[in-house]
Amino acid sequence: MATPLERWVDEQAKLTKPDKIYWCNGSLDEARKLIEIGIREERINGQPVFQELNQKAWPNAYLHRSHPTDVARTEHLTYVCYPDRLTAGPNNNWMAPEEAKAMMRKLSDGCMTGRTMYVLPYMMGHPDSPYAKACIQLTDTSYVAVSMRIMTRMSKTIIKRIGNSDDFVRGLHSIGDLDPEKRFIMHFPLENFVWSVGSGYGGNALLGKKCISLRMASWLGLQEGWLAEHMVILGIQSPDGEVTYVTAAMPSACGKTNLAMMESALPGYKIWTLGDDIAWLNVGPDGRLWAINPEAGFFGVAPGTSMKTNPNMMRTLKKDGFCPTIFTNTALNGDTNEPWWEGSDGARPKNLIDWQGKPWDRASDTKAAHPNSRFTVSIYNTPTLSEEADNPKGVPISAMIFGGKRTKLIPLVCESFDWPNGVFAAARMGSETTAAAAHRVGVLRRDPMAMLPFCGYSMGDYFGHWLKIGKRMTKPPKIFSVNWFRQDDSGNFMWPGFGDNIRVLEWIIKMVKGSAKGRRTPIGIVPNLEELNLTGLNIGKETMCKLFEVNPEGWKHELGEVKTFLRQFADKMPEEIWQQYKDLEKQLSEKQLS
Ligand code: GTP
Ligand code: SPV
Ligand code: MN
Repeated sequence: MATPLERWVDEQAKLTKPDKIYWCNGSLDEARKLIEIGIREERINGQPVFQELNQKAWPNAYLHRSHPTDVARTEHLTYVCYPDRLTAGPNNNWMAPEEAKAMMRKLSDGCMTGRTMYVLPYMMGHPDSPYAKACIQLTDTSYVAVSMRIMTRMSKTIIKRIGNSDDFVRGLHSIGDLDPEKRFIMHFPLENFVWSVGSGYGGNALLGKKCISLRMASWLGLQEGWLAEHMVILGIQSPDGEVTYVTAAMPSACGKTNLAMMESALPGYKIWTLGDDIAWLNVGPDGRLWAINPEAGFFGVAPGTSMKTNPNMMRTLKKDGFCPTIFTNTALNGDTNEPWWEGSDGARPKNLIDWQGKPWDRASDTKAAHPNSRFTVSIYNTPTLSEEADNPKGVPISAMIFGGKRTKLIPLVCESFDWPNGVFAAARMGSETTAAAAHRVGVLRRDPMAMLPFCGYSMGDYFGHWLKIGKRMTKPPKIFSVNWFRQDDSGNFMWPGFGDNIRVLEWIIKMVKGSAKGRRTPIGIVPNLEELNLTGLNIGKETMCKLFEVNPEGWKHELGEVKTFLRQFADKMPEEIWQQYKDLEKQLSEKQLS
């Protein structure tokens, strides 16, 4: 008798009609074989899937060029499908499940003909973790198969673990014909099923990442009482040796990976990495919040990564850790066969090939690497990997940080008064858009908890869920907002950022431990300047004061936008959030009068 898994794979094969079906076992040997197939046999758009890079300088590294119209997540083609539109909320595109399936069946009929269907068995989370989820993804490209091998814990043992049960998260993926008109990423949370056609890129195609670990998992978390968040997890070791665990939520391409493996500018501090993109958070029996990283690799932004900004990532990328490393849509040094991107170390090579494989034209003002070019690399290559990274229970979180790209208004750091006040701060977050998704870059949009593109149900219910989780904790994490991206009138960053962000983290730890007090403002508690260690920094007092200024006029305008945004969630908006809103409005007008 076939198992539910075998039957499901069989049904999908009948629809998609691959030439071959190959069940992956997750071994490194197999990953290398898949790379060979991608170099020698498989073609996407007539091009080889992988190209070998200079193995001496970049061990196990390969270059992949995606289709030029397929270079970022496509939020407008991403849907959640519940019977009822209200469940999806205004933050999601919605389609009725039966309508979505009928459309997807049409697009998928025979889509794997001439190709191999890879069956990928993997876990999101450590297999021993009570919070981990068993998943199966079907895909028709070696790029996705190898990427999933790097990003997740893939093993044939998961097939055994699933056994005769039908409790596994299903993902069906095909690159289709890469026609943007026939590209859809469909989520069926009630059926544990994600169906993606027409894209081979990142969050559209590596279904364990945003689709399963955020959209599907956030819905599951709502049912089961936990949180799936777009957050890094890190341990901050103080000079006395104690490690404090924190999470940080920031929108795409706003600094999570850099923060997760930061090299401290203050002596005596050390950052330990647990995750750079996603955290699953559960209330423990001790009343604290515990975090695990469901992933096992990084899919990080290449441009701007260098020995100066993120030396630990450079070491991660250069380590011979046996697992393949993939560069997607970076440029290439035509003389040395090394990957290259804007903001990397060293001068621009003379013979530079752009991300589309054409000689880069010095006279043009185009970027040689795509702004959303990325690397896929194993977390186990990281020199700063925390000892607790594989702890099935996760780590207890003392502080949660929320940050966005805000060139104006938002202070460098600010602590919320309590959990509900912090939920409101996170709910009103805004950020200027980046190249991680296909839309105009640099436009301010509301992005609550950095989850706007990833919350799999109405954010009104999501805010309510956050408030409820707060009530279940006896020792909730403290909540902080940060902004590394404030600019002066000439457009220069006012704060050096990167390794110097440890100065902000140090203040956060002091607030957690009660050894700093800060100063109360209507929006929260900001540091007294003498509580910040600024030794060795060349920043004037005036700039520092500006970084903590609360401008009532600017905030009034901000609140107006927040109100318009939150009103969309209508009846689903918790009254407690509106109460927070009114309190802040009142305090700001009192400040203005004083
Ligand atoms: P996703 O993988 O898309 O979720 O992005 P991420 O949040 O992990 O962003 P990442 O750390 O890759 O940073 C994106 C961009 O922000 C890079 O170009 C960085 O160089 C830049 N960046 C990161 N941290 C800082 C900082 O502290 N200050 C400034 N000015 N830029 C930063
Ligand atoms: C993001 O956009 O937040 C990413 C990249 O981490 S992707 O996998 O494409 O979602
Ligand atoms: Mn991300």
